Formats: sequence, structure tokens, C-alpha cells
Amino acid sequence: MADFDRVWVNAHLCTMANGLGVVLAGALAAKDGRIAWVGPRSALPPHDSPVVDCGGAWVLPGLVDCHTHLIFGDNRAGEFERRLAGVSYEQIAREGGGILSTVRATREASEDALLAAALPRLDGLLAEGVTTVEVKSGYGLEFEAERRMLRVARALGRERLVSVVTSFLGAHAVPPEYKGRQGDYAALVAGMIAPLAAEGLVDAVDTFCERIAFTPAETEAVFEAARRAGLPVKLHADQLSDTGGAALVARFGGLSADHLEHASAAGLAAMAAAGTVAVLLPGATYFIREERHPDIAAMRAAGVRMAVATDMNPGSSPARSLLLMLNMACTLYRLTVEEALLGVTRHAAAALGLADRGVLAPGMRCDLALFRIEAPAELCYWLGGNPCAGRVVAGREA
Ligand code: DI6
Ligand code: FE
Repeated sequence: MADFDRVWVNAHLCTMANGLGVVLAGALAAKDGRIAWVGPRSALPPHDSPVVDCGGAWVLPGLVDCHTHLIFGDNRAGEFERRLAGVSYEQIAREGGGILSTVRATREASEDALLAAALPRLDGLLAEGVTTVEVKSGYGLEFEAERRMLRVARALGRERLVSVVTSFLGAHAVPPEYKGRQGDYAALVAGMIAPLAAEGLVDAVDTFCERIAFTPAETEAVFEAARRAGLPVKLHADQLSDTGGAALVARFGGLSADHLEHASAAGLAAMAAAGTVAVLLPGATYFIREERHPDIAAMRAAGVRMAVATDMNPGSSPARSLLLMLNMACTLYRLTVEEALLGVTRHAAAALGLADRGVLAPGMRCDLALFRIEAPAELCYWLGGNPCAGRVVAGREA
């Protein structure tokens, strides 16, 4: 008699084990928070464990949003109106608006206020079946404010049934007090990493390598500090121009390169060789009306794994729905349904360096998302609406 804690039956499975890895009329069993058995219900071993009837729902691995800035003060709806009047995202940034206006609002906010503002944004993702979310700092741009953001990120993981993975993004923009001294600020950011890591606040280090942000040399200085602290790196890379970001993060064996609208084929090939995941952020392409799209054909040809995320932030991608990003990844970037769903499960987990989730297989975390749909394609098809019928996190029903 098999010894399970709980068994889910009457479900169609997207195991994501080999492409979608569909198992019709499937079953899945958990033990100690891990998947103990998965397959066709007809082959389920005898057991006397509690059973959950999924009512014909489709079950995927819990969704992973691998790129968010969901902790921030205020919002930038006013800036949105200015851009509707023709002012560019870059122009606003050069005027000291953009990221820096969110920095001012974030620095003024208390930890409690930041947490209270972030919770409903997180709850919207959880309601869609997200069980792991990456949360970046990057709106503090000074030690205590960056630390406060990372503490709030950790608090989110205590307040909700979700895994929170943090990325330190001190090198997101140059704060006003360092205007004209960008290199000094990059050195300050590099010096923040060890003390923040010593407090257990940092899982990875990210940087915005771009002509309106940090140079490749400054990015390397931050990455060297991450390496000394034993932390993996990832990069906002080649979003508005080709700065060689994709090849740079690949050279550091980085977890991911994110955005990539302007990444070269050589940069993408370097990513493939390094196993660096491409994180596609169609919400940003759409919202700032970037005409250039990431070179999906080159990613496919090079064998780069592709993830899809919200990039939830108040400036370039106020996207609060990971499911809508699935549609945008297919509609804007022409990803297939299989590529898009891998992008929010298995490949998104890889972009966070997590090998214990994103696939329904024995030994993996029992993180599940249940959907009332007739076929997996519906998750990429609908614009709006939420077919999520439930979540399971480490074998616990959320
Ligand atoms: N690239 C982006 O699109 C966001 N950060 C980054 O490095 C923008 C963040 C913001 O505008 O607040
Ligand atoms: Fe981002």
C-alpha cells in the first residue's frame, strides 16, 4: 500500500516533463511536500490517502513569475499620460523622472507601507496560480532603502503561501546624489552586496546594463562583487540598445538575461553555450511601444531556453497578470503555446536557478496550479479572465 499524504485525481496534467508532457485522465500524489507519484490514474498504486477530486481541471506545475519589481511606492500613471502625449520613456528618464520618481516615493515609504502596497499586487499573481515569484530591489538606490525593500520581499514570503526569490538591483539607476559620479555609485552598489547577503536578504544580483543606466564595465564590477559573495547574477540586458549585455552575463555564467529586444545573435549564442535563460518581458515591449522584438528565431536556433515574466513595475510594465503575458508572448513574439507555458514553469524556474520545481515529476516540489479550461492553449488565448481554480504549495492547498 503506497504511503502518500494526499492524492489528486480526475485531472488532465501538463507535466512540462517533455514539452507540455500531457497526461489525460491523470493523477498525482504527494508525500512530505514533494511529488511522490504522477501518471495516468489507471496506473495509480493502491493507497488509502486523502483524495482530492479535481473535477476534470487541467493541472500544471505552480506558475513561476521570474522577473518582478512589485515592491515600490506610488505609481506613474501621470507619466503614462505624458507618454501618450508623445514624450518618450527615455526622455522622461533623462529629465530625472521615470525610475527616479519611483525612487523618491519608495525612499519615503516605511517597510509597512511598502508591504501593504505590494501585497495586493502579489495576491493578483497568486490568484492566477503563481507559487514562486522573484522580487527585485532597485528603487531604494541607497543601502538602508535597498535593505528595506529586500526585507519587505522576505516578509511577502511569510505573509502568503508562496516562494519568494530576491534579486538585489542596486544598479538599477543612478540616484540624484550621485549625478555625474556614476562609477562611484556602481562601486557603492558593489559594496552593498556582502552586507546584504550576510543578512540572508539576497538570492541573486541583477543590474540594468543600458545606455541610460550602467555600462558593461560598471556591470562587471557589480558582478565581480556578486561572485565574491558567492551569489549568482542576472541582467536587464540589451533592452533599448545592444550594449553586449547578453554576452556579458553569459560570460559570468549568469542565470538569465532579461528583455533582450536588441540582443545580437552572437550574444544569444553565448547565452545558449552558458545555459543562461532568456527572460522575455512582452509587457514592457508592449507598454513602452518598443518596435524591436527579441529575436525568437535566433533563440530557437541557438537552443536558448525562453522564460516569460510580467516585469511588474510602475514605469515600463505595470503588468499585474502573468496569464496576460502568456498571450502577449504568443501574440507579440509568436511563441508557441508550448514555449509560452514552458516559459512560466520549467524555464522560469531555471531562470531563478531552481531545479526543484516547474515540472510535475517524482521528487519535485508539489507546487500545483489548477485551471478550469478545456485545453492548455486557453491559458495563452484569453485576454483577461482568470480560469485558475486553485493552488497547491509544497503539497498544501493554498
Ligand atoms: N528596465 C525596465 O524596463 C525597468 N527597469 C529596467 O531596468 C523600468 C523600471 C521603471 O521604469 O520603474
Ligand atoms: Fe525589469
